[in-house]
Formats: sequence, structure tokens, C-alpha cells
Amino acid sequence: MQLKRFASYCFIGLFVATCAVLAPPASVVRAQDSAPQVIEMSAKKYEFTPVRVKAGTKVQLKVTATDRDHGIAIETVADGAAKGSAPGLVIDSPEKCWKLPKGEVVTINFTAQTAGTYQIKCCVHCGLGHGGMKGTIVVE
Ligand SMILES: [Cu+2]
Repeated sequence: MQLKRFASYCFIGLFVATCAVLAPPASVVRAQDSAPQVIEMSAKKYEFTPVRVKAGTKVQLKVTATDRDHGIAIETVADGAAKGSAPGLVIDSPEKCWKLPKGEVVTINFTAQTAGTYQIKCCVHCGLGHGGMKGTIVVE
């Protein structure tokens, strides 16, 4: 009887120990979560590849102008949000206009914090259609 009880304690102890070993530490899980989602975008006369991500995603946006020099300006407040709202796209090193020299990969890191549609537009004159060169980042 005594031995049987001892054996069952041993079994439980072993079970707990195994779980502790198999369950990944929280820090490891968090490190994986914070790895950015890499998204490639091309800019060309007169459009940007549309982007769609889930809210809460860290994004590494890699933008390449494929046909000539362009630029990218990103609106960090979603369509329809009150003016002066906190940015829903939190950009690591914000700039008014990122220059996109033809063929060069320009990396922009941001967190897609709040759901909404964010406008992007070209900010380097690139031809007759420049004014209409727009795109969107949709956060869902
Ligand atoms: Cu342009």
C-alpha cells in the first residue's frame, strides 16, 4: 500500500518534471512573436502593391521601385479616424518621404497597431500619373 502510494507520487513528479522540460519558456515564445513579418512591396508607375496584415503584427516592409525612382509617404492615422488620433501604424523611424531609388530595397519597420485603412502615396515626382500614384496598407 505504502509502496503503491510512493509509486503514484513518483509518477506525478515525473509528469510535472516532463511538462516543465517540454513547455517552452515564455521568453522563447515572445521572441518568436516579435519576429517581424517581412512584406515585399513594389512601387511602379503608378501603383504600390497593396498590403494587408493583421492588427498587432510587426512588419518589415521592403519597398522596391522597379521602373524608375519613386518615393513613399505613409499616412499613420487610418481613414476616418479623428484628426490628431494616435498613430495606428507605429513606425520605428518615421519619415515624411522615403526616397525609393530605382532597384534599391528600402526597409521600413512598423507595428500595425490599429485596424483600418492607411493611405500611401508617391512623394517623388515620377511622371504624368504621379498625383494618382497611391496605395493602401489595410490592417484587419
Ligand atoms: Cu511619383
